[in-house]
Amino acid sequence: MFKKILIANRGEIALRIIRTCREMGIPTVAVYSTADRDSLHVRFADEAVCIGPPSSKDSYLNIPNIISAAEITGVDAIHPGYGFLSENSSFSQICKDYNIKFIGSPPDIIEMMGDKSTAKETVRKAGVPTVPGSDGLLEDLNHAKRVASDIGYPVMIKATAGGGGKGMRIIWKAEDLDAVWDTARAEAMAAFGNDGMYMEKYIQNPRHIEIQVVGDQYGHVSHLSERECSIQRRHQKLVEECPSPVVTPELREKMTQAAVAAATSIKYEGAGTIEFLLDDDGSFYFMEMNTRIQVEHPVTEEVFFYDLIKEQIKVAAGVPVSGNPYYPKDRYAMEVRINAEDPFNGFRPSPGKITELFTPGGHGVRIDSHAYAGYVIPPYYDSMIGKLIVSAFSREEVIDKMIRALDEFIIEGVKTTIPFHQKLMRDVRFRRGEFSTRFLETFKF
Ligand code: MV4
Repeated sequence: MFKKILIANRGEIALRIIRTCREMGIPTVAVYSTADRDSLHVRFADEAVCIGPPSSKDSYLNIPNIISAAEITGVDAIHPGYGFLSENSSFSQICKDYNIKFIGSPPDIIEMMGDKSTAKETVRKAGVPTVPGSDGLLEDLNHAKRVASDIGYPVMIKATAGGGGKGMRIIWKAEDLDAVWDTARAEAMAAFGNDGMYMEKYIQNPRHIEIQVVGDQYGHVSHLSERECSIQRRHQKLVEECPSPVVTPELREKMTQAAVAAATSIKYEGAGTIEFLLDDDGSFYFMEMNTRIQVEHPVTEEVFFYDLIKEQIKVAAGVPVSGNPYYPKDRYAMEVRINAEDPFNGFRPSPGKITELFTPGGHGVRIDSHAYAGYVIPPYYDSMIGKLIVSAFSREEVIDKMIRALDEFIIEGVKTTIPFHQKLMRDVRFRRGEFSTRFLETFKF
């Protein structure tokens, strides 16, 4: 097992990783920017090293400073959490060069999955369903038009270096393609330094369903079923649940087997997520693969009673995965993201001092948060201040418990997404599980 782990992250996920390391008896090193001096991850880690000024690019994205901190403290592994350097292939490579285990994916896997068109072709060859579209990249506008008329409008063009919705366009008819082709490519070039585009049939009202997988160093991949993540606003998830209210046992079997086939075909090691679009007619298609632990991992943990961070550390240390964890029937979990944002004003960030804080508790209630009364939310990073995760024996019970927990929450000093969740949990269509990724476009708040 590792002798000491550096956590190259901040906020709730840094704390989440430190907690598991503590339980495993592994000493930890926190890194922090000058804006995070008073953060709990700094206090709860065994050692802490300042890695730079507030700006992410000078601190949490500063590879030389993080590697220096790792060398000075003598760690043998780095956990990158999510965001920041978690899917940075150079960082993964540099860790390898320094003989430090990167608790994430090897550089070649990050690179392959980071190029969305290559990722799609790779999993398609493993027998995973993909959305009909171009074979690889589009050569030029004429090629794009030919593919579009073959598959039929509406279509979507996507930046191969994109993901998470960046560099994407919907095209309803041939004329519109002329109008967006150049601007979409220019946007992709400016954002990613890569203007490669591919095309797909546009799926009009999909659900976002993702499968959690864990692979070991011996080619074995296990899965932990699905998470339903359709409740999103501008590609930011706000609510996640396990299981999905629309996934039947038969569909679950097909989707989990497809995800395991995809991950096995690339000898995937570590925790990962295969994202699918689920169409109204029950067809599902590979969207992308995330080669990191995800924000919403706790809903899976609560349903399976399984510590995904512990599993990440174990497989990174060479422990084999032991088959698919037992799927508990009649267990249900839901997570809502508590962001320091004003839902009454377009979810505008609301950084500042949390003057008062009371967090809900009781049966089936879990809070993953780095917030405390007196904590000042810095304006430099994402606005998530915590996650409220509730579990029970049915979706109805979970929603009722979620309402109870949200109603107990007291956060003063900053605006939060709590009122949004209070309204959503009482919405009839949400309660019936009737929603797609477009639900929030029409949800009146
Ligand atoms: C799509 C799609 C419809 N059809 N692809 C958005 C993020 C990126 N990972 C892929 N995305 C989509 N790809 C086809 N062929 C609709 C989306 C999409 C979406 C997907 C999941 C969750 C929320 C979404 C919101 C808008 C669009």
